[in-house]
Amino acid sequence: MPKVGIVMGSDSDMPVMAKAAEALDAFGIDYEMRIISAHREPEEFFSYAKEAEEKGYKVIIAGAGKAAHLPGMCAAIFPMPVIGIPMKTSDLGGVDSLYSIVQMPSGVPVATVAINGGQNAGILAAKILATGDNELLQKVKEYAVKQKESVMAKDDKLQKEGYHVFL
Ligand code: RP5
Repeated sequence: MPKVGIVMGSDSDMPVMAKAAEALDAFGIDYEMRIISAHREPEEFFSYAKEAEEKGYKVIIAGAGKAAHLPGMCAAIFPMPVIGIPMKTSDLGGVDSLYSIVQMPSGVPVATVAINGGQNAGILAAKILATGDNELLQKVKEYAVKQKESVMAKDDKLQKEGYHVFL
């Protein structure tokens, strides 16, 4: 049973949404990925959001660009956490998406990550699920340790070989 729903407004969002999926894969978390536009197919969207709880989702990661209503509308219907990913856009650079997603009215929160922040959305979903899953919590902790070691190794290389090796 998928624990996370990943939904995007268009296939053009896929490169960013794939980063969320990759993060969930790294933690061994099951998810279902869908392309559903709240604007272009509202009936399909409402069915998706209404059925999400009974499908077993505990978190929805929703990505959208421009007038990005998909995450907020998921949060209006789905009773558990929704993480919104604002897409970078060609005309307004993604600030349009960011403002659309982050400026939710009081009472209907969406946890918004950075513009194109697919990876962080996946990690945040893992952390939310880890609050009730000790095995997953261990994996989240191990991930942080590996990340720290990776930065330390880069600094080590810098100290030994100089900045030229990074250019
Ligand atoms: C939104 O409109 C999608 O999430 C996408 O980011 C944006 C543009 O969609 P396309 O015109 O590329 O299909 O609904």
